[in-house]
Amino acid sequence: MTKLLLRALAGETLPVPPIWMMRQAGRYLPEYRATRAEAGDFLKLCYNPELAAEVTLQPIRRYGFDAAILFADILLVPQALGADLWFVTGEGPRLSTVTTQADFDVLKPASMIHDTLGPVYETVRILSRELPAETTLIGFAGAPWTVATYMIAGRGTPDQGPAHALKDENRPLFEALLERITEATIDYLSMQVEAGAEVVKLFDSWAGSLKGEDFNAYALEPAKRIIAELKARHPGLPVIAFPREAGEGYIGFARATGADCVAIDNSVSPKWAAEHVQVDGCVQGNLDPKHMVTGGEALVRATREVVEAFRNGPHIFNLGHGITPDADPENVQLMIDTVRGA
Ligand code: 1CP
Repeated sequence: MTKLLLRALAGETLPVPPIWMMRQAGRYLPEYRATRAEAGDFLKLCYNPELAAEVTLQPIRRYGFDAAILFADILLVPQALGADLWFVTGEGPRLSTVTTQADFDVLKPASMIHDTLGPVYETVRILSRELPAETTLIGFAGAPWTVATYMIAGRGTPDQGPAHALKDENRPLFEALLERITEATIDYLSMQVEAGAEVVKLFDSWAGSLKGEDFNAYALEPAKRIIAELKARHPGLPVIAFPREAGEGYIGFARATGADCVAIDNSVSPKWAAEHVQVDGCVQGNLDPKHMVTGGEALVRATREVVEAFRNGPHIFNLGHGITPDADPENVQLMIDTVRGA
């Protein structure tokens, strides 16, 4: 096994960590903006296999990252389950909402998602042919709770209030929705693996708003089930889990869910994560994405601090969250040069 990312995921401590970046194909890159304009809009880009593969490859060509992440979005799964989905420029995603039994009853069964998601699998097939031999291909999906927060509210919400309200007021309906998303996620990720994804990542961007028993029931348990089912279907498949802002919930998360790697956000220090999370295996993270905007000496210092903290165990260098559209592409190069010691 030669690919650096796969070696780190297998638990190897490497002299220089493999690097990739959340949202590495994105609006901070002029070549991404050009291809997105050519596609027409964001969703058309997601469903156009040639162009989606092209934007996935752009950051690999420019920077030589150790991994490419499939270009798609976590909200394609709700759409494949029958929700309406559109993007409002400058604001973000909008979906038809699921708040009543009647809304739930019109959703499609998980087995029907492939009718919509076929082009995504085609993107994966193109990428597995075209990526350089040393680059690992990562597939992904949103975790059930995070996807449910968008389906219930019909948009991104700062506190996931509508999803918490449904959970507290109609728990059977909330749990039925989570169950449907869980089944769809297993089938979706499994098809990505069959098409050529070598690793999958589960994004639970809003895990931090689940507390106590809710965190166990709706973040940890679904991840455990998805990972167990994927590993049963695809023995040896490495999985990265990202229970963002889980705080203390990060402790033991890999052990409890069977994830091979836990991705860490910026609410915890690299030193804390090395002590409490890396003890169980590979960690991914966690440079603050603000440094991609501000650059300079502070970027170099913070990058070295992350590398140093995780030096004595398996580590994948990444940001703590996605790079933002106002980032400077030159700062990304400075980060990579600093990690690789140039
Ligand atoms: O205008 C544009 O071009 C759209 C911006 C954009 C992009 C580039 C969106 C809309 N999604 C994506 C791609 C995307 N989304 C990827 C592709 C690969 C890569 O990382 O390079 C991935 C992995 C995602 C995952 C995603 N989408 C998450 C989980 C990770 C995270 O950022 O926390 C979430 C929450 C979404 C929903 C979403 N899609 C897009 C936006 C702006 C949002 C957030 C909406 C909100 O909460 O307000």
